[in-house]
Amino acid sequence: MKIENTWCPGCGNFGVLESMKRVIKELGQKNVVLVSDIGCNSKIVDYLDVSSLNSLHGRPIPTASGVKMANPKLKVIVFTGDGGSLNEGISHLIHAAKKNTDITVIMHNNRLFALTTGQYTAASPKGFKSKSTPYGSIEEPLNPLGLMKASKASFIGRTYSSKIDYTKDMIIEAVNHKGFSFVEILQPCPSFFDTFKFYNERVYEAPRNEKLINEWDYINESKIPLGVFYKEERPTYEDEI
Ligand SMILES: Cc1ncc(C[n+]2csc(CCOP(=O)(O)OP(=O)(O)O)c2C)c(N)n1
Ligand code: SF4
Repeated sequence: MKIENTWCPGCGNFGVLESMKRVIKELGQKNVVLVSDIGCNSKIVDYLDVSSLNSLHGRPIPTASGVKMANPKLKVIVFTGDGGSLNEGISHLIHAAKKNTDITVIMHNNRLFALTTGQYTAASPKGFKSKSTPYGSIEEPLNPLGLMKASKASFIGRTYSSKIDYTKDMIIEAVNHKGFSFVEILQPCPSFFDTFKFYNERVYEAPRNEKLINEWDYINESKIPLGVFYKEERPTYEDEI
């Protein structure tokens, strides 16, 4: 079925879509199930010719965990936003990482609630002006990768939506990892927070090094490393069951 694409022109999500088309081509359509949150990011599952289900806002992780438990042979990939996973669904994210549930969570980080027209999230920078923070956010943002390390995620990576093949390779590595994998995709939202220039000037591909999780604190304007920063093998939740 052909579904009309309703993303804004120039949205960073188009880059993620292109990477995902290549991921599915490599992994094989029949082996993959996508589970989406609610948000601009989540529309991606409608634009890919593969089995998927749409969950509630902040709830795709427990939904995906159920899919994986019912059929452990499937590669289960969650699409979520920084709002869905660091605000509404943060407890699910932490517990799935702790359990080492064998799913992949892809968090499109545009640093705001985009679908509802740009309110601030736990990932928004301090001072960020939005409809919900007209005088600027008074909170400092979370570092999602640091949160994932503290929550015992066994695979932690960061990529950028404009790096199509680099993102494709990281998603494949994450999906093939046995255990909970978390991939943050820096995803500019040109309609409400255009970060293309900011990222283009700062991102660089880095070697694996756990310390890089904290190199960029989401506050300062330092260089921003991309890469798989942490990977470990340990029994998954499904193994233990
Ligand atoms: C429990 C709940 N809270 C709030 C909403 C309203 N809502 C729908 S989409 C959305 C924004 C989604 O933002 P994010 O998860 O960051 O994804 P993005 O649109 O930025 O990709 C919100 C707040 C909802 N549907 N359910
Ligand atoms: S609102 Fe932002 S994230 Fe949503 S489609 Fe438009 S540019 Fe993309």
